Amino acid sequence: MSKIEDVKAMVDAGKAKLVPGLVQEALTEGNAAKDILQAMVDTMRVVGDKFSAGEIFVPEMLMAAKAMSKGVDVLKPLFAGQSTSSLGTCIIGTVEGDLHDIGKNLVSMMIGSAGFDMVDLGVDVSATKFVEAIKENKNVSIVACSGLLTTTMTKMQETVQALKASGLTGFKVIVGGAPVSAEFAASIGADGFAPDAGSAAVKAVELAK
Ligand code: B1M
Repeated sequence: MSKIEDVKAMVDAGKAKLVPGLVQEALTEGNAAKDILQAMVDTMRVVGDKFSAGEIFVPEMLMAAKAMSKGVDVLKPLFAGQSTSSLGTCIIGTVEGDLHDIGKNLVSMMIGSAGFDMVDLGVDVSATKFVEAIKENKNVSIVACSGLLTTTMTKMQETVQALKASGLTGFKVIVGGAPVSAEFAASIGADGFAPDAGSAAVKAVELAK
């Protein structure tokens, strides 16, 4: 059995201490970093389904998230970009009221590896904080907003509106996250939408050029 199956099982079980070693073993076995990452992302979907079905609760979800984050730490250097020229600064954060950060961290990793200087504001980021960050940082070309909860999609809308109303120029706004669609992104005035971390990096490069 491939070590990837062990990685999936231990992320599912929330074994944060075991996952990094297993990810390393999966790499040594010859698995590609992107396949190991995809396996962990798929496992989080299973974890979410179990939560929806009432089979597990928030603590178990949190443990699985921690386990995946530890696994991602092992893969991070393998996704580091070769690019030496900067495409500017990308401000990234999860919108106000939302504490989910695994997807946002993956998006940050991929956009960073595409040649942007990353400023990560973390989670539960208000519209005001996004706007302030543009003022505080030089050469901001992209603002990336992540959101996982349907209940905080209005906050994403508020953020995009605040960014557009700020009078600040020179940057484009990308939004994404499980409940976000291209139609929703367009309806709130975002410049771009991406369904996953890889395409977020492609979109960021496209918009920054
Ligand atoms: Co929460 N949670 N959670 N959770 N959680 C979801 C999102 C949920 C779908 C689970 C479910 O019910 N099936 C559900 C949301 C339902 C909805 O609104 N539609 C949910 C809920 C309800 C909640 C709470 C309300 C539960 C409660 O308290 N009763 C609560 C809310 C807390 C809050 O934020 N205020 C809550 C809490 C938590 C934990 C803290 C326990 C934990 C998060 C820990 C952490 O992030 N550090 C957690 C987890 C782990 C999940 C699930 C299981 C996994 C999320 C994840 O990390 N996925 C999730 C179920 C699911 O997603 N199916 C769930 C892996 C990650 C790689 O994928 O984040 O989708 P994702 O990112 C993808 C894409 O979406 C995209 O690219 C990424 C990678 O390719 N993407 C972007 C993301 N951001 C992008 C930005 C872009 C472009 C693409 O451009 C800028």
